[in-house]
Order: sequence, then structure tokens, then C-alpha cells
Amino acid sequence: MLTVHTSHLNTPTLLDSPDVMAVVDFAQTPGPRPEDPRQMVTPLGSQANLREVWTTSSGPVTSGQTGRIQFVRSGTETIGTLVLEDAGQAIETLAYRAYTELLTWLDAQPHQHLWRVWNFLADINIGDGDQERYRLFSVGRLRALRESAVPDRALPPATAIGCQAPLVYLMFIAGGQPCQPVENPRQLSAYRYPRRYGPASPSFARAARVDAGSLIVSGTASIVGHETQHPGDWARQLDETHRNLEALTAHAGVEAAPRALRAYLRPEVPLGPVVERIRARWGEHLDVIPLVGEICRTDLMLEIEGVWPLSAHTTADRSAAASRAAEV
Ligand code: 3EB
Repeated sequence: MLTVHTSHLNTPTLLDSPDVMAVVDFAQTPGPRPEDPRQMVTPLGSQANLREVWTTSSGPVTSGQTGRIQFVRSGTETIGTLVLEDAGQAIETLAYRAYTELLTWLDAQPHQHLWRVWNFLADINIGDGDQERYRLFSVGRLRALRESAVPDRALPPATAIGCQAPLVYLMFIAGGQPCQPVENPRQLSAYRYPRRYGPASPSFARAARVDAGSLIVSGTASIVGHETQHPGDWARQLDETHRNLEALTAHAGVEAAPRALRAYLRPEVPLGPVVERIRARWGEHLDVIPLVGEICRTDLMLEIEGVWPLSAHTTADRSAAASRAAEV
């Protein structure tokens, strides 16, 4: 089983624990990729000296590299990164190549089912209309997913954020069993967004139960239905985002406080007040990792994601119900 927490400890100290699969660091200008696949440097700046630490109860943990994929594996999960340099090639092609490489590789691995993907790319909002880089990225991503026959209902939770470094940086988690996606009753499924948001819908689930312990929640923003709410007002966008997270976690049957939260903020949004307000809603003891980046819609100022603990009985009920449904 997988779990996550945030920590102020330094990376070498955290990597001393045998159950650690990934220490996720953040840097606006990441240096050379670390050789240890357990060390993942997300290309976004953060003022907080906080790392995200993913641990497993299914050790031993091993690691390796295949092509541009670095991975870390336990008995039940694989966590990895895939990094492509962006030297000005078409972003649709880069997205297609990155996803094709990842999906082809996953096909031959013991843990074939995507549980979570993070997407970071430079200049995400550059380009007008359907030529915007985020929209073209979504086209390449969807083409690769279709070719490997991943159906919409099996899409994992995701995040897509603009970075400064000239990279396409993917971080992923995969499991031996499929995750169980959960959609948000207040939001249209992203893979059903209407044409006006681009030629290809964004390919992700709002959240998923990934094992008996965790609900992984996608980057969540101030969108109701499919429409952005409160453009230009970060405080009201934050409140709307909280309502979305409440509706989603309630729908998934989760009651406890989140285990870890990240907040992605456009550079003009004040970091301190946002973190304070997030803590006021979800728990004063919580560490929130604030990150500076561009949200994929130009009218969105911030986005929040996280992992919520599942209570044992909820999971058992749901998987019993799911297997009964599958038998029908
Ligand atoms: C939204 O809800 C906001 O393209 O992978 C959130 C999470 C968003 C993931 C993605 C996009 C993605 O539509 C944007």
C-alpha cells in the first residue's frame, strides 16, 4: 500500500528509509536529473522548504532506468519520471512521444495500470485558440492514449501545469490493479468537455481510489460544469475550488482530512494568504506545498490537488459493490 506525507527533512536523510519510493523536490530551474530514480525534482519553484515523500508498505524497493524513464518499484506500485528536452519541436509531437514511450513501456511491466500522472511543460499558455500549447499537448496525449486503447473510464487523475524549464516532465504512479476513478458531481468530466476548450479533451479523471488506503485527487480549480468561475478573483476561485474538493471527496465517501496538499499558483497570486486560507479549511496542522506555475486555462489563477485517506470500511464496501456490478 502507498502513502504520502510532506517533510522538512533533507533529501539524503529521507532516502535513508528503506520504505521510501520517492522524495519529490521542487526547483524552478532543476539541475541535471539526479541519478537515484527515487529523487524526483519537479520543475516548479517553491518558497517552502517542503518535500513530498511517497512510501510503501510493500517493499523491498528497487529502481532502474529504461530509455528516458527512471522508475522505482515495490511489490505493488511503480513510481517514475519521464523527461524530454523541449528544443522547440511541436508540443503535440512531444506529448505524443512522451505518452507513447510511457504506455509502451508500462505494457511490459508488472504494474501496468496508471494511477496518477503529473504533466509539466513550458509556455503552456502560449499560442492562440486551438494553437495554444496546452491544447496541442492534449491532442498528442489523447492520440497516444487512444492508440494504446486506454478507455476514458480508465483514465487516471492528473495535473497539467506550465513550468519555466524547456522540458516535458512527466511523473507517474502505476499499480498492478486498475484504479477506481471517481468523478465530481459539480463538474463535467474533463474528457467530455465541449469543443470550445480545444480539439481534444483533457484526458484525466477527477480522482481515483488507487488501493485500500488512498484517494488521489487531480489538480482541481474554480470550474463548475465546464465553465471557469470568478475570473480575476483568486479568493473566490479558492473558495470555489474548496467547494469542488468537498463535493468530490464527499462523493468518494471520504471524511478524514487530506494527507498532503499542493497548491499551484500563478505568479501574481499571493502565496501566504492562500496557504493560510487552505489550512483554515482543511486543518491548521497541514503542510501545504505552494508552487508557482501557470494553470492550463488562462482565466484560472490557482489549482489544488492532494491525497485523502480512505477508511477501511468505505473501500471494502465500494470494491464489493464494484465486483458485484462487474458480475452482472
Ligand atoms: C480542469 O479541471 C483544470 O490536462 O491533465 C486539471 C487537472 C486541469 C489536469 C490535465 C487539467 C489537467 O479542467 C485543468
